[in-house]
Amino acid sequence: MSDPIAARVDELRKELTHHNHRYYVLDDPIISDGEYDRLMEELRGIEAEHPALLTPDSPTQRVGAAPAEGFTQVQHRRPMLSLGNAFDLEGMEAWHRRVSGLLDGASFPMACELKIDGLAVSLIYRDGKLVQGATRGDGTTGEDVTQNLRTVRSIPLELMGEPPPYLEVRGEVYMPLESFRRLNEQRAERGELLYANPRNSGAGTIRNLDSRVTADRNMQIWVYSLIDAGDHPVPDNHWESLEWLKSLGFRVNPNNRLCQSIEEVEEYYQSWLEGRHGLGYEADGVVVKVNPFGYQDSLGIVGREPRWAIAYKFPAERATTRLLDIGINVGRTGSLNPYAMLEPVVVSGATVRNASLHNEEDINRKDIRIGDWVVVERAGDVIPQVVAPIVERRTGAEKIFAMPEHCPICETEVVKDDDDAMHRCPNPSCPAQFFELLKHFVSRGAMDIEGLGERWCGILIEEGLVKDLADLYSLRQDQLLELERMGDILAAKIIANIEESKQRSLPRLLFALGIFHVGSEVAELLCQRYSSLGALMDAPASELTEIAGIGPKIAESIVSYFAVDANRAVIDKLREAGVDPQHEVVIPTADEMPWSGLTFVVTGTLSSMTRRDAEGRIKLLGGAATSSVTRKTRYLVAGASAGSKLATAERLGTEVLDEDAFLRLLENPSDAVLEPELPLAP
Ligand code: 0OW
Repeated sequence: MSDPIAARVDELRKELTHHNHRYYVLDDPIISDGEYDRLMEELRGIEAEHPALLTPDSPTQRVGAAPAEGFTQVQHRRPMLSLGNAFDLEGMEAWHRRVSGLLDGASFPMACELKIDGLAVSLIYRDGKLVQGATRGDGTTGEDVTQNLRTVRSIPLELMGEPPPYLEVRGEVYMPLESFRRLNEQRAERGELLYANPRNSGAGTIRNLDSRVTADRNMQIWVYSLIDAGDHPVPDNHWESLEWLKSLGFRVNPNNRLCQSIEEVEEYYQSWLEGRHGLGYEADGVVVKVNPFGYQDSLGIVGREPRWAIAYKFPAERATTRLLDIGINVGRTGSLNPYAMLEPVVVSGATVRNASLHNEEDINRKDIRIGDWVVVERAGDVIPQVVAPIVERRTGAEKIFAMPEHCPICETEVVKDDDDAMHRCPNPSCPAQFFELLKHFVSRGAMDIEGLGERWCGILIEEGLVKDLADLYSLRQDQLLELERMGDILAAKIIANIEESKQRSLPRLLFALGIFHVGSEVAELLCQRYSSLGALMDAPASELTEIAGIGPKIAESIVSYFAVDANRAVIDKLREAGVDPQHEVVIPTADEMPWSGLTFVVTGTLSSMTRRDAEGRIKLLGGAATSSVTRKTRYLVAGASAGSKLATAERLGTEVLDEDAFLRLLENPSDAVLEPELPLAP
């Protein structure tokens, strides 16, 4: 390829990296999303034509790669420390006295930072490029999650300014509350158990073996420690070291404050005890650090905790109140979601009237009854949870809860899939479902039709302008202008954005249809095999389950969705309206499927992944995963407490792999051979 092309690639990379920094690190973009996307598309196009130009730190590589086989371990050069806690001013003053004493009465400024409730990570850069990202693990040994951290848009792949040859920084990776809410919404619709809080969902996301999942969940980072810059000169205190890291392109929390006294620390703490609910992410306290590095060195570390830092925690927010009743929300795929209707109670500054109850199983497991006094917890900003009933305060008048037998909205008889914890209204034209479905269809992760928020969706349905999803594409501007409070500009924008949404990719459209169990991840998996709606809607379940990660439950849900005439009619209308994205299906070559022709059985409990994940990985490599050992079985993967299958394998002479051997084979798939090594002649 000619130099001008390489020069253009360089120019695009620098420009995209700059805009990425402005948008994700400074939260202050200077070009529109559309312009950014256009630049990205141009770079993607050139890289596709000139693969030799593609490098792992290109801005186009933020979308994640195929699932890793497992995480390799990394040894931290310097242990990743934990923090001692103080729960009140008294505890803080005790810490301050101790530190002053150790410093012979010297006074010292303290850097105060919001304590982000996420996952601590270490980032290592060589010559300004990210070369390793790792979790804290036990403080000494962590997991290499570099691929996943590359998809966190606010982690620079390449540093700005004059970076040192070697640099290690640490920070907290977290899931913003909005992303957490959206993720739980999707899981609720798919009948999956919900994440209890953003920390768990964030940890699960960063430690997910499939970095495409990580890329999808808008994870963020705040960097909070300079660890090692080799012999490059660095500031002599923590506060200025963070300023320096900011100049290199790292995202540092603007709410940090340098305090000169413990009184000022208390004022900072109090201000965020109230103000943190507007942050958009969870903070469970304030981290207070002695600022001068010289003092930090002389104070040193006790066990795993530095003497020079402490976490001044916010109180966990709990309250007790009466559970007046249990209401039912009907979700977009018909799932009936129970919620607690409470006697209003103030929990850390906010009045709580409702709390989530997940599902009937959860209610019964916690033995929560209508009329109970209950403990309600509000962790951060997320939906308050009912923690437990206060049994001692029972009068005997409390009522056991049971799911209604008919949908509260359309009276259709409710169904409960046996293996699902969820009850569902099976009526696809249930009004509750269509309103939820329309909101979902136009939402950001789906068809992303800007201007059509919840309110306008409700009005379009009420006015009879939109009776099914396809009606959106026959809306006219003059119809919108008749709606109350609809202005010319917004009407034009909505019509234009509806038109523009026809360009959305097939995975996005599939996700937007709101098929039960088909979230954005499953939609991506389906597009590995199907190039259009037309190709997918007639696929039999047996074909669908051949895709790694698509089990019989998901396949059944897809087949039954397309079996409903009303759904097929909507899809035909969508396609006629020009909503019919074609997707280029890349058939993996044989050497990408090194295990084609090999049959595995997985039994027992694996410690590094679930059995289903193991089977998914086997399928991704072209292998078959069956449930019983036969002469056809090439390998039995035997986790802990493997049962009768191990005996059968020994009887049949099937090669048995323990978990480590299986992980090694996943690392070097081509080591798997079609025929077992014949035992050496005696
Ligand atoms: N979670 C945080 C945070 C922070 C380190 C430095 C030495 C010991 C703690 O926002 N802002 N600053 C530090 O400083 N640690 C933090 O989180 C810790 C890391 C491991 C456990 C906590 O998550």
